[in-house]
Amino acid sequence: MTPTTRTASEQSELVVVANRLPFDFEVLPDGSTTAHQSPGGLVTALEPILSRQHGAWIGWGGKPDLDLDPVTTDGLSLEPVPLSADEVNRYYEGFSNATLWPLYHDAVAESEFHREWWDTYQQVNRRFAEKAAEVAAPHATVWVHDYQLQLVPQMLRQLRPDVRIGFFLHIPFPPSELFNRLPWRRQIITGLLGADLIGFQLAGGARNFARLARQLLGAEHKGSKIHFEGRSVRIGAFPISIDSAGLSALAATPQVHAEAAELREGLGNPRKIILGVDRLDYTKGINVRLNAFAELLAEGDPSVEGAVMVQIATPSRERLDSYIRMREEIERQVGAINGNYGRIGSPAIHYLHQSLPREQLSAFYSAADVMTVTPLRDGMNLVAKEYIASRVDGGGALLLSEFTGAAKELKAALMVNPYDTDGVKEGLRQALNMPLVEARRRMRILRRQVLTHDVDRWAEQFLSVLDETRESLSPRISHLSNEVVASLTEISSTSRLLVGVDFDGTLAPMVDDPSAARPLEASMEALHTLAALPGTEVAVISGRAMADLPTLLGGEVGKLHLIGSHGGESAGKPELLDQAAKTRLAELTRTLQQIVSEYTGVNLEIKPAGVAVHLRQAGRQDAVHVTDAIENGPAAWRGVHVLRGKMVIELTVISTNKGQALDALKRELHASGVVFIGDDITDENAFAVLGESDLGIKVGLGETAATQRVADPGAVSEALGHLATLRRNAVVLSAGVAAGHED
Ligand code: GDG
Repeated sequence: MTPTTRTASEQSELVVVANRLPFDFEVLPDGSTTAHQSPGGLVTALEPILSRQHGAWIGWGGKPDLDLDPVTTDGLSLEPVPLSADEVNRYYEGFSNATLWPLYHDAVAESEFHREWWDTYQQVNRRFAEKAAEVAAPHATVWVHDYQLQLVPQMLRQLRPDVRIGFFLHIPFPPSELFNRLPWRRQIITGLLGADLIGFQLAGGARNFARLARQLLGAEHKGSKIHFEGRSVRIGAFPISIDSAGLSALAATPQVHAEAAELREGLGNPRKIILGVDRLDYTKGINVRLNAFAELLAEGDPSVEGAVMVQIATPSRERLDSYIRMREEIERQVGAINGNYGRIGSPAIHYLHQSLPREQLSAFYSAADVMTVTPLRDGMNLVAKEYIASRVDGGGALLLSEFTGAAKELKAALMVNPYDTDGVKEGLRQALNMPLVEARRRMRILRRQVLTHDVDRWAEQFLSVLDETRESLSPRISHLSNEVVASLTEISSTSRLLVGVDFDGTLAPMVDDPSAARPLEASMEALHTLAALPGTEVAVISGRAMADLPTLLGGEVGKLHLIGSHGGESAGKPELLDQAAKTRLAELTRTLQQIVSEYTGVNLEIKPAGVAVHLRQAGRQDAVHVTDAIENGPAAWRGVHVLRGKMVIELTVISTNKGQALDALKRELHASGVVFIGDDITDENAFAVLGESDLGIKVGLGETAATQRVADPGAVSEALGHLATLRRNAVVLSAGVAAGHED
């Protein structure tokens, strides 16, 4: 998949990637489909930003085998990713919801580990990444969401190194004691580290992640940054919120007001209404509050006298065994409580296994005297915040589990430990008996928090930190053209890669004094990184004398192949010159010394197989005279070969050139793909031997046989840095694939 299959106007500057599209699709009797927006906090928050930026939302339509075309509504493109029934089964219900979901929620249910689920998870993540690579405009921002898509950042970076990638995890990130159970733990952490910014609900999640990145991958961690594979990744806590103003406004409408009154009436005007609103999920601790309520009823506690409980349990993940079992258990519990404590026409618990319209939900929030939010573990819990936003009258009490993300912000709630039944009972009793003044004082504090920390602020903060990462961490990316990036991406996955680079003007910026030339540090770092990777060889191919190269390269040669004298010299090569060549070289040196002796600023560099005449520091007129004298003199001698560079003429007594040297090395190393980068005219020999599966990158202006071009040595270090990242990802991926096949 190349990033250029769409025109610029069909691509987006801001792309959201989430498991689900924010729309529900319905297939009509005539076979056509219609879409209804499914109102969620995320889409409400992101819609204005997405519309402004000609945004796109990539996600699954929610039904298997649904093949939908992209649709644009209000400036937002919806980009469906189809999933087959089998994929829904393995990627979504299996790996996402039966492996990751319980593991990330304190293992409150047993996780199942199946290799075929993992295979499909990778496959589907790749499909999402490919779609994002196709939809994102050059240098776009891509925001990936949640546990279903943790491999997308890395996969997308490989396809599109130019885009800025943010990832936000909506659920908790577990401590290493739990996470390490995952057989694919390294791949998941590596997948996430493909992002520029990884956001968690709480600082604890970010800490857990950093510790694992260090333990599993040896990544360095300092403050809010993780250094991994030559890149810096920001991590941080971004507690999500709701459309506080919108929900307050809804609750304040006369319709909701009237509906709340009707609800109370319909419930028999009870003394107190206790409410629970959750997806029917074992993490939400629905049984915890049912138990507490049942025990208080059993004890005849005066606080529950005349109280009713309403539990709205929205259907969720209904095909998974653990959810089927839990539903049965909760419905049995509700039945038992009603059997024991209800009366005809007035049950103790009203239980709805339904999804209600927003307005009705708002009416329930407005009517409830006590809101019970008792999850065993929850990333944030929006219901708690929605209840607070809906209490425009300043009344109501919130009972909140300390194991929700929301507990960190909503400190004025009545906090309970859901594992402590007596504590929950006590909390419920307190909430039911709370004096009005105390309840209002707490609600005032809670409302201030929720109204000033809404979902807009959350999205803005995340996106602005993501923006900063581009400026501070990867300014280099923007200097490379999309074509160079695409070519590097393509060649990075070749099976045996040979990277050849010239030294002067490529690794090292040009300087007047050749002995003072030094390579850019970032380029050398990238070369060493590349050379350390399996199936990857790196050669510095220079016109310089081989003996000088180690010093010029900073002393550390490591695994680099060094080729000097334009291919004339390399390690293990037998004697460079025969007797006749040695005699010719001596004569050539003498003659050139005579020619240049009359000029200042012309320097000779004596090499093992030739002499380079450097004209860079000479006056223009002098340079022309020296060039003429050489061209009409030794350049025309038999057995002397001329290499004309930028302000340098080199005469050699052997006929090798960089092209021959590169070709020989390619054959010797069985390379399946070659990248060669060079700036000089002498590098054209190397570009000339490249084949279709190779890549030539010319540095600077001038005619060339190379297919790509970068501006200067600075851009070379960017290109090499990218190549190192891409190659590492390719190697890791292919190792992963190989390991997967062994299973
Ligand atoms: C995950 C994390 C994190 C529920 N019933 C109805 C209905 N809902 C809406 C609520 C609320 C949403 O569903 C549930 O959000 P939660 O935050 O409570 O929980 P999860 O679904 O588990 O969400 C969680 C969240 O992501 C965001 O990052 O807070 O920790 O697990 O908005 O109002 N909405 C309507 N009818 C219903 O019957 N209309």
